[in-house]
Amino acid sequence: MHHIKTIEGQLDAKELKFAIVAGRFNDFIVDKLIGGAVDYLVRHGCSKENITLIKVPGAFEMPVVTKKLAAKGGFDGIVCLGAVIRGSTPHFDFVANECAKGIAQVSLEYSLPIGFGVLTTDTLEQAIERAGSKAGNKGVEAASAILETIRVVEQI
Ligand code: INI
Repeated sequence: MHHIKTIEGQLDAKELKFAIVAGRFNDFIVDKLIGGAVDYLVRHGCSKENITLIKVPGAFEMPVVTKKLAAKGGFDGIVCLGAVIRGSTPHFDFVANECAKGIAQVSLEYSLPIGFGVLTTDTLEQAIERAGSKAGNKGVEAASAILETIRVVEQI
């Protein structure tokens, strides 16, 4: 539009390898996010053999496992999926903040695209809305964002 050199990512997941790190806590919600993310990646050309699902107890454990995966190598991108719901969580802020901060640290330390598909909501209803009902599916969004980011980073 402005006739300037523009870098943007194509949403083509062919030949890419993904890890999905998913929390077991609130698994009724998280399973919907996993389903959305896998479906998105496969529909964009990723073969199922190139997606590895790693289950962790909860959002708080995601950073250390994500870091280990980044250090090990072999993945073009990681998608973190979870649900932290304030209504049932006195330590909501600690869990949600440490999860977000830790994942961001790993992403920067390893220059590895990592998607933050961790719902942080006040209520269970808000989480359901974002897990494949009236407010979309955060797992799909995170998978899409990470695919786009991988394709941008590889051109820089
Ligand atoms: N973990 C979550 O992923 N979501 C939550 O809503 C949650 N709540 O409610 O506490 C939660 N807690 C567990 C936490 O992630 C750790 O597994 C736990 O604190 C042990 O380290």
